[in-house]
Amino acid sequence: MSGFDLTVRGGTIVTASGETAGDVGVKDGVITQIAEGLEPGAEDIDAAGKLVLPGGIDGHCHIEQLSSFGLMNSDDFFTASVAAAHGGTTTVVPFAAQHRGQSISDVVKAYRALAEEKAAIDYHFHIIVTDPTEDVLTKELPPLLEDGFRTLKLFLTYDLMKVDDYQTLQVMEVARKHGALIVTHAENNEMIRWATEKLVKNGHTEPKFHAVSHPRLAEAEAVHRAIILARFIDVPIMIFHVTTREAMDEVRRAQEAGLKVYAETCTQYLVLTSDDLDRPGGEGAKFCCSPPLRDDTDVEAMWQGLADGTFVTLSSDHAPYAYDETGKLNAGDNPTFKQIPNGLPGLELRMPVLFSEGVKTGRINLPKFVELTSTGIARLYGLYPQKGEIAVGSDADIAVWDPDAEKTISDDMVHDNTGYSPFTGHTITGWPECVISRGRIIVRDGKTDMAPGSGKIAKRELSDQAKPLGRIEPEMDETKNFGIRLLD
Ligand code: DUC
Ligand code: ZN
Ligand code: ZN
Repeated sequence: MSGFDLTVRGGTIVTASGETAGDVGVKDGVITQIAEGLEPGAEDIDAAGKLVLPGGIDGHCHIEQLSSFGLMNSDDFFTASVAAAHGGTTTVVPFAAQHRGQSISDVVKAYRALAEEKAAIDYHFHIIVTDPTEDVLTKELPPLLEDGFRTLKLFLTYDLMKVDDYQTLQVMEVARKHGALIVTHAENNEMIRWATEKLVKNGHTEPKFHAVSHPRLAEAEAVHRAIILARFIDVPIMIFHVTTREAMDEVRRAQEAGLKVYAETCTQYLVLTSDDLDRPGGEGAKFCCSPPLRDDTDVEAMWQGLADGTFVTLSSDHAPYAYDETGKLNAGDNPTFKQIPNGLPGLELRMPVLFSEGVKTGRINLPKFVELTSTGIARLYGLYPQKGEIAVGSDADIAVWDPDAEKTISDDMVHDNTGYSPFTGHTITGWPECVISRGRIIVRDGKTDMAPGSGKIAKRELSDQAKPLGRIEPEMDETKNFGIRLLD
């Protein structure tokens, strides 16, 4: 008897740095040995012909989140955990979303309670700041940031969520002091507002006009501005859901200049386009998300950004709303694009779609797949090496992946609570056969063994990319062009 609780033997271990043959031994939820020829543990998984990957980390997903219009996502922490696990994801980073007037500490407490009760995989949170009052900035955020909440999300659009440039600078200053990372939804609110008003006035209200109402330049402008503001305060920034060539160019330019600018794109921007918003019978509503789906040239650009390192991760931006009166059709059967809640479900299919369309087609290699789905985001969000790695000492979060399994997506085969999938009809090659969370087998051959509340909040350290930095004031020396100077 080996003394392991669990072994995964005979597979190809893939990490962000390469592939090796080997067996993985697990004790008390942690990987304790990696070697060839391990004796079987109490539970033994035969991984011959399979890939042994770090469990996926979805660094951007909305779970049980109340929208500013009072609409609830269709998934709670349990249904979201089940869906994520079926697709190989074992850690999620959703949001604790402040709405204006709310105490951030109360908001975080409430979201933590929901996750503690229902999550069945591990998790942490980004904090959405919509109302950075003096109390929030000086009293509420500092203890939360010290307690491991290391990412603050700012919306630059949505009337009820957005912060202005001044508020952005204020929140960035707090992030700088405590070593937190700013993450942002960057679109120019006024350009969207102007375009929306014109379209609606002219009777252009079908779902396909959602894409027109979010001009590509609105994204490029806001990404540019967010980067400039972060550069001014000298803080790292993560740009969420990049969708256009122009926005990606802004990110690239900043990265080439040595700025600490990180970015992601999302599954839907790799395989869907704005043509999907024009599906007959109002079904385009199922494809309304923001930023919107773009065109084929953007799709190709997003693939390049994943391959060349512009993007540190691929996230789902899972924001599920059922196609009924509780969600997409809450304003009736024939809503204007303005009335359709934004968001697509995608937690489950993020890794399979990237594997099928990325690895199988040769657009990315296996280590890149692991980096984009797990390791890269663990590093950026301070979860590494507890999460995002197959190494001795890391949590035994593992996806045993069958690279040749093939399934065609249908609305009823996905496990979230949305009732449809935007990827229905797509044939996907490469699926997890067995998924392990801290040493527990939670999915095997399509069946789950998951209990609400078994997920835990993960530990988050300061990440290499976001360390506490000194106090600053505007630069007094006119000959310098940077604009701020350190006070200590
Ligand atoms: N965009 C979406 O499509 N869904 C959730 C929130 C967002 O910004
Ligand atoms: Zn967003
Ligand atoms: Zn989002």
